[in-house]
Amino acid sequence: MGNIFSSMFGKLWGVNKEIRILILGLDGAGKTTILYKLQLGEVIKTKPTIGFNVETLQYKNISINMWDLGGQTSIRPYWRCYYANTAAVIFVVDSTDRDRLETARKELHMMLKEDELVDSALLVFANKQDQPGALTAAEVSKALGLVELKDRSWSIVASSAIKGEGLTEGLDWLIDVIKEEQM
Ligand SMILES: Nc1nc2c(ncn2[C@@H]2O[C@H](COP(=O)(O)OP(=O)(O)OP(=O)(O)O)[C@@H](O)[C@H]2O)c(=O)[nH]1
Ligand SMILES: [Mg+2]
Repeated sequence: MGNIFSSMFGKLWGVNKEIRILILGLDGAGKTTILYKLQLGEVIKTKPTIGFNVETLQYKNISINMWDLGGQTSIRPYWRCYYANTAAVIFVVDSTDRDRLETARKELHMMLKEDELVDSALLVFANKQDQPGALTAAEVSKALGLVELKDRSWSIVASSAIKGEGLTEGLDWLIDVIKEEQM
């Protein structure tokens, strides 16, 4: 009985709703820093992620399993092993890394072609806005070709993981979209 009720309430977005979100992007973009800033409220000293970090965040009555995958070239082919049952992807871009924006664009569009991600919402963080010379969110959006995305809820938010700016704004947008689409 308890299970029936909890699953009913889960469907109505009460307590215990669990979703899975992936944090992807090129190496050094700030994925792990974002994960732990959201989880702990602190900036931690990171090392390049070989494999993944996973943390559960309680956010607005929802339990979010957040998977942060390593972004190095040799690790990117393994991203696809994590795509199943993903409610949303957070794609993180280093807004100062002009030389690799084209690589980021290619990786993003290749990923979004995958069947398992067809229903996933997309939030892009134009990260490292605290750095001089960072491209604006509009410039990053253009370089990534986000307007070409069809049949997908997406948004781009300027962020600084170090300062903690933009992160909850982005996550708020994402959770609202997931609630709308899954209700
Ligand atoms: N100035 C600045 N530095 C940042 C920001 N976000 C992350 N960094 C720094 O960028 C470096 C790489 O950050 P990580 O979070 O390890 O990057 P990652 O995307 O997880 O990289 P991989 O694990 O290799 O895929 C670290 O030195 C962070 O402190 C930011 O918003 N501003
Ligand atoms: Mg990392």
